[in-house]
Amino acid sequence: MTSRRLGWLGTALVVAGIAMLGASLALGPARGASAPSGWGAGGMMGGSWSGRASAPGPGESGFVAGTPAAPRVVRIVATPQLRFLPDVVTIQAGETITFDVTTMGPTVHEFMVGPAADVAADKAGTPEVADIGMMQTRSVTYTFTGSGPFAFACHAPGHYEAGMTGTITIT
Ligand SMILES: [Cu+2]
Repeated sequence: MTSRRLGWLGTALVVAGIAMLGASLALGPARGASAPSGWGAGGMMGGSWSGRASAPGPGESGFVAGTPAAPRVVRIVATPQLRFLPDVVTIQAGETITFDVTTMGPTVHEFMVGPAADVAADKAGTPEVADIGMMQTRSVTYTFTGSGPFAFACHAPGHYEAGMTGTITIT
């Protein structure tokens, strides 16, 4: 198979994956970590996805609270529609989470996480990864100390204004 055909196959898999993820988010009552887990597995099979899947979240079988020594992995997909999938992440109070953020499509994204007011204000010093290009994954680790509220957002020009935000739910 030529590299050009592989490229087309990869594109098709990405499109199919986004469609599948969108369908599962729309249909499934459990919007949490279960959707990205399935998506991660499918992408790896297609060879266009080399990242880690999300670890089980609170209330899910196999859940282990993230700590500074062993953060829990939450995979986030940033889409060309200027959305994060999932856009709600449930944590246990005090957890340390490593967000693996992958951009699908040609639009470059950023990912900032922390206190909701700081994220909304794009406050300097708030934990962030930037310049996440197509099919790239960048990671940021954050410990959710206190009761929040916490949030995440993309501050690439115009994206926050378009609604590219997410919320942290604390159990
Ligand atoms: Cu963005």
